[in-house]
Amino acid sequence: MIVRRALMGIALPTVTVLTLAACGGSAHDNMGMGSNSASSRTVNIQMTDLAFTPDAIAVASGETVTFVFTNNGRVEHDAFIGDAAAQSAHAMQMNATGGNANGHHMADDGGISVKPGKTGKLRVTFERAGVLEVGCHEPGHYEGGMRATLNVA
Ligand SMILES: [Cu+2]
Repeated sequence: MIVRRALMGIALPTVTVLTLAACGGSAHDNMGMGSNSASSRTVNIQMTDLAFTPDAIAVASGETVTFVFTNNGRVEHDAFIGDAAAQSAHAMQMNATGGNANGHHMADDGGISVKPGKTGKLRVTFERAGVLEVGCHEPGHYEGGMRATLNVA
C-alpha cells in the first residue's frame, strides 16, 4: 500500500506540467479566472495590422471587463464585440454607411475605432455564456483574420 501511494504522488505533478504547457507562452498577465467575478477586470489587447493579440480571451458570465485596445499598427482599427451574426450584421451596416468615415462607431454601438498609436476602451458586461468575437470591421480586416474569440463560460 505504501508503495502504491508513493507512485500516485509521483503521477500528479505530470498532470500539472501538461496543464501549464497547454497554456502557452503568451503574455497573458493576470487572467485569474473566477476569483472575483463581480468586480471589473482589465484585459489588454494589442491591435496590429490585421490581428488582435491575444486572439482568444476567456471571461465568465456576469463578469464586467474593461478591454483596453492599443493600436500598434499603421492603420486605424476598430473593435466590435458580438456573436458571429452580430459581426456580419455590423459589417453590412458599415458597408451601407460607406464603411468608414464619420459616424462610424457611435459611443454606444458596442464598438470603437482606434487610430495608430492610440488606445481605446470598451467596457462590457457579459450576461450569459456563449461564444462571442471581437472583430475589426475596417474594410477587409475581419475577412483578413482580424478577429479574436471571446469565450464566455
Ligand atoms: Cu483592423
